[in-house]
Amino acid sequence: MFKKILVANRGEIALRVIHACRELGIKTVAVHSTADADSLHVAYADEAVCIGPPPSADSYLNVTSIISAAEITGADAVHPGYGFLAENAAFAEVLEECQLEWIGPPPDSIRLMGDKSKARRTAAEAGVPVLPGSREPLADAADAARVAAEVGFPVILKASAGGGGRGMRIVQEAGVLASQFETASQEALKAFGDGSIYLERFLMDPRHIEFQIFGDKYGRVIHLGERECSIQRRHQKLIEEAPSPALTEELRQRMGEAAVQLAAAAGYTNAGTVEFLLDRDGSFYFMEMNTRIQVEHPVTEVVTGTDLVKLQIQVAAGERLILPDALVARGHAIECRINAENAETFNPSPGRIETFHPPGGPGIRVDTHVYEDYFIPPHYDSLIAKLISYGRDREEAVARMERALDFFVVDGVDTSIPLHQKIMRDSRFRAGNISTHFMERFLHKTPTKVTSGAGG
Ligand code: MV4
Repeated sequence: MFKKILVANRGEIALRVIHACRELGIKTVAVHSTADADSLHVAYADEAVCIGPPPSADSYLNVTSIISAAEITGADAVHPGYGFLAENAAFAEVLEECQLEWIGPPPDSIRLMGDKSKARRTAAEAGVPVLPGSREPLADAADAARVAAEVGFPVILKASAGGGGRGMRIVQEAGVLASQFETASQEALKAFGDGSIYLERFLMDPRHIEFQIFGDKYGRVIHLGERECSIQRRHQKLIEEAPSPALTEELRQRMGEAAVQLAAAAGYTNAGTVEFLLDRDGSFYFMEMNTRIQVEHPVTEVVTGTDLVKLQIQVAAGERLILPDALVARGHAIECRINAENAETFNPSPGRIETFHPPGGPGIRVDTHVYEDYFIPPHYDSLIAKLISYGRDREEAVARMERALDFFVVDGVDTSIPLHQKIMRDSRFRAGNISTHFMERFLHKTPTKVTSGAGG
């Protein structure tokens, strides 16, 4: 087993990794920017190294500084958390060249899944359902027109180098396809240095359902069930839950098997997530694979009784998975992402936290790095806490979430707590009747202002 792990991240996930290391008896090294000198991950790690100024590009993305920090402190492995360098295949390779173990999937799997068009082809070849569309990146606008005519409108153009909703375009009819293809390609080239675009039939109102998978270094791949992540805004997830209210046991089995098949075909090890779109008629299609531990991993931990971060470390150290092929959820868990942001405009709200009283009690978990008097720096994402509730069933998990949101006091900055309180009261949410368009509908029907002069 590793003796010392460098945590190449900040915020709640850095703390989460430190927790797992402590339980495994592994020493930790925190790295931090000058803006994070007062952070809990710095205070709670056994050692800390400052790796640069506040901008991520100069600190948390600074490969040379991070490797130097690992060498100076004698760390033997690096955990990347999520974001920053977590899906950077070149970083994983450099670590291995420096005799540092990478706590993540093989660089080739990261590269394969990072190319969304190749990932789609790999899925199709592994027998995993994909939406009708292009097998290869589109050659030109005429190629786009030919494929679109085959699959039928509406279609969606996606950047091979994109993902997570970046570089997507929905096209309703043939007349605008060529111009949309050209702009999508130019934008992708500018944003990712790669203009290649692929095309799929567009599903109008799907659910986003993802499977947690895990592979060890001996070719064994298992799944730990699904998460329903349909409640998102601008491709930022707001609420995740496990299990999905939409899946039958039969569908869960088929989707789980598909996820495992894809991971096995990719030579995958460590933690990963296979994302699917689930149509109203019960058909499911591969969307993307994320080659990291995800923000929403706690809902899976809670319903499967596992510690996924510990498992990442154990598997990276060469231990065999001793879990069953497919874990079944017990009870129900919901996660609300609490962001420091304005509840109406969604603008970030950095600044000093004046009061901080996180909730506790039965069925509540709070993953957070903030504390009273903590200053939220403006340089990073606005997640300040993950509030996770669990219960015997969805109803109990919702009731506990409502109670926990009511008793979560944060003063000094705006937070998304009021938004989550409103969603918990929504009748469609309570019925489990959600899709990727839930938030659009929800925000439109929720009046933020009473029109003056309307007179009741
Ligand atoms: C789709 C889709 C419907 N049909 N692909 C969004 C994030 C990225 N992972 C891919 N995404 C989608 N891909 C096909 N063929 C719907 C989404 C999607 C979405 C699209 C528009 C607006 C909000 C969305 C939220 C989740 C998923």
